[in-house]
Amino acid sequence: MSAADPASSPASRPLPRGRFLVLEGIDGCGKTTQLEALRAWLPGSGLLPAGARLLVSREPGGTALGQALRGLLLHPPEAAAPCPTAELLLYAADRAQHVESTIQPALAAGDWVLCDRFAGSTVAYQGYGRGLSLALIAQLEAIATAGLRADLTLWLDLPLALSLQRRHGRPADRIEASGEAFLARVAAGFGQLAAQRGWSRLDASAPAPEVTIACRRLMEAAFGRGDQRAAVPSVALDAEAPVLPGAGA
Ligand code: Z5A
Repeated sequence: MSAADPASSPASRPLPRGRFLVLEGIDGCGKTTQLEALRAWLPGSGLLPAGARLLVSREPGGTALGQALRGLLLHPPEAAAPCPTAELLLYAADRAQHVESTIQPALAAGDWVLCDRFAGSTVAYQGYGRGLSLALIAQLEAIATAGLRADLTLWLDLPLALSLQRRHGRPADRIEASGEAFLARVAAGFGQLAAQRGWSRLDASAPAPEVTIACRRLMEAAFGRGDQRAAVPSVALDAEAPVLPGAGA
């Protein structure tokens, strides 16, 4: 194939597999704030190959099924609150659906996925927080993720006292209402996980713009500035319309 052959032009070449980026941390650590800042920055950052899209999602609730599960997990009707094991299985179901129907197809099409929480949250909340078997959680993680791991996990490390302060006055969901001792165990769990899994730690008590700059630097360090051409604008995943890529849709 000659260099002039249109089939070899950048536009017609298949994109390399996309990247999977995850934000983790305790309640109120600033994931939503940083997700929005990164959603605005990443498409023009020069990190995504030309033609790749950015999909922004979350757990629980990144698919239509996940949205229904999120309601049951966080705001269940009275007397319908799941017991700890049922809660664990519902998070696993949300993840299995999300990985198979949304994340893997996006990555296969060359798109990048930025996700608010992933499997680490289950280890921290259901494992360290609720005290469920870490071995069982590892088995469920393998099933739900089919072995998918994030290319980069940013851990927004926030002291417990600041988490409680940021949440002050806001109505608590069912998990948040589990109490301070529960949240302390979750926070300790995130610390252990970050060390075990090689997550990148950020000081989430710094002002939000500083945290954003730190997030960008870590992404640039991890992925370099390969292709400087701007990617197409970011696309937010909408659980009501969870159909993904094949790009351009
Ligand atoms: N969960 C689970 O148990 N197991 C699982 O496997 C998974 C999840 C996947 C999801 O709730 C719940 O599900 C979560 C864990 C559980 N439960 N809890 N609790 P969610 O996704 O709705 O909520 P969240 O993840 O806990 O997020 P959040 O409470 O909305 O917080 P956030 O997104 O991390 O923070 P934020 O909304 O960006 O910021 C919170 C406030 O702080 C807000 O007023 C900001 O303006 C402020 N903020 C943010 N950054 C800063 C800085 N840097 N300085 C000062 N103030 C800041």
